[in-house]
Amino acid sequence: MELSSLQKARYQYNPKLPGMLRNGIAEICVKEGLETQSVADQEKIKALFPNTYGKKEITFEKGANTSTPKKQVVGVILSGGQAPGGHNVVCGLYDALKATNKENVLYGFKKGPSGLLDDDYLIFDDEYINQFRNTGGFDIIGSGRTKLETKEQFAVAAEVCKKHGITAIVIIGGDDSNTNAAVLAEYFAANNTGVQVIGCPKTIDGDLKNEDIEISFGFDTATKTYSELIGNIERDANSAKKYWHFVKVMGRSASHVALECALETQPNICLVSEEVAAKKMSLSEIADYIADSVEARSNNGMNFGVAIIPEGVVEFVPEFSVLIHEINELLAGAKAEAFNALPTWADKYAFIEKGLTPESMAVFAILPQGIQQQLFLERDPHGNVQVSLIESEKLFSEMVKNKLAERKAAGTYKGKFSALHHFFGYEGRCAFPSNFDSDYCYSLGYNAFMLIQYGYTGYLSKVSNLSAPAAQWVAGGMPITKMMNIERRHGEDKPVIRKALVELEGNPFKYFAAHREQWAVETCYTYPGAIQYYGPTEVCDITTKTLALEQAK
Ligand code: FBP
Repeated sequence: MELSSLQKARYQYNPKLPGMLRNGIAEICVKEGLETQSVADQEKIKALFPNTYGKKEITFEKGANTSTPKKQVVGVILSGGQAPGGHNVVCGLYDALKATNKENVLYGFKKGPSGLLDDDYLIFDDEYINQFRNTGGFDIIGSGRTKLETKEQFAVAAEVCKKHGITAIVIIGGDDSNTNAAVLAEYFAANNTGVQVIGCPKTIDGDLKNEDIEISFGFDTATKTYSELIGNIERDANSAKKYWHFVKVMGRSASHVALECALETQPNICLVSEEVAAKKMSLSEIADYIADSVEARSNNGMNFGVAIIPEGVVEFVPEFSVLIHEINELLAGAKAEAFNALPTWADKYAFIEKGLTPESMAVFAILPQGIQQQLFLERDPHGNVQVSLIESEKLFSEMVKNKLAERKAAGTYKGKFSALHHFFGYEGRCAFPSNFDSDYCYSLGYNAFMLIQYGYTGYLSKVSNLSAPAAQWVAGGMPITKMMNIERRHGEDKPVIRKALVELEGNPFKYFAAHREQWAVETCYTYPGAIQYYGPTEVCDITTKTLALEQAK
């Protein structure tokens, strides 16, 4: 494999561990905290997880290691969408495992959770793993979105673990994948398999967070990558002065990515889905809100601008979210097959017309046909509409164009409106991890092994105090059931990890809200540029504005 100069240089980078994990394996002890409870639906979650519910939170400290020596054979799985830093989680896990006992073995199950079921694996050694240190991507073993949820699958997983003498599985994933990790941990415990399960919080979306998980890994690098690109577009817009750029950014339901990019780049418009829902904004009101900025800037001679659209925003428009909910129910279970078998769009349209309420049908009918069809594209294995496939940036620019035409006809707007569209998602998911993500991920993996070594199962690897220098980070573990509640998914009630949406009372949103009126009319763009790896700490090791504002530093 031909190496780039940066890749060679990044191999040399030494990720920073939390201070308490720096003194060597022999000097890491456990401090147990309080017993935990799920965030809601306590009785139901407790009944579903009798063996793993209510366990204590733990932190690691400097002190004599009291874990029972045992040969560990660990299997690791990368699950779901790629996020920068995943390779370093595997590296941290491997290094801790080998530092504890050279005889320990790390299996990597390929292509996501299905690798465990198919017994498709590789065994890591120094030579192989060293090619992936501090690099982006999940190509070290691949990833996938298979859901581990049936008793049959669990039985197969238990067999595979038994065959290889596996003592623990580490699942690196987002909210759905860590839900799977908790369910698998419960099954393994209930069936006395002796196999532990540990989760690690991954997702660029930033929606796997709560009072314990300050940030999921990958958010830092992905938002820095998108912010660089948005800053470049802003500079282009300000140079050419002839286009409005509609930039959709990934993030699924939550707007954390959009908001962080807005804090970094100060665009003219950034929609925040959670606010759209709170204010019950209609599609037409959102289009008017954007058109107001276009008109005001045009009146000041600026027929250009930049609008950031979070990818999940349409789900938060009340009329649209009812529509999506009805579509999910309409296609639940076997009904999806019947729908997909219909030969023409006209047949499908008739099926939809029969299945939707008149109110939802009215919303559906006003959408451009391209968007209508996007709503019926295949959904992911967790039953979610694949919001990344809905071209909301085009939907809104089309609606703004229509609004401006009306305003022109009424004589209130005289400007020019020419729109360009962008979707930033895949561009950022496999970027070289920032120093923050390199350090954080390595620590999560290292820490995951310490949880295994101390016999914990059904826990999430937790590293906190993240806006301080890495030496002051706090490493430990939290029972996954603590983050769970019951939600309706794919037509059924399921125990799942609660998704964290943008808090409208939180400091990041409040800061944005306090500045956006000025940004909408004036040109206040900021250009963050590329991720810096080498140079002063305050340039190279800073994390996101979101985390800094949340921790008020
Ligand atoms: P995870 O939740 O698995 O981390 O994936 C996040 C994400 O990148 C979303 O932002 C996006 O909507 C989705 O994955 C795209 O999925 P896919 O990679 O299957 O196209």
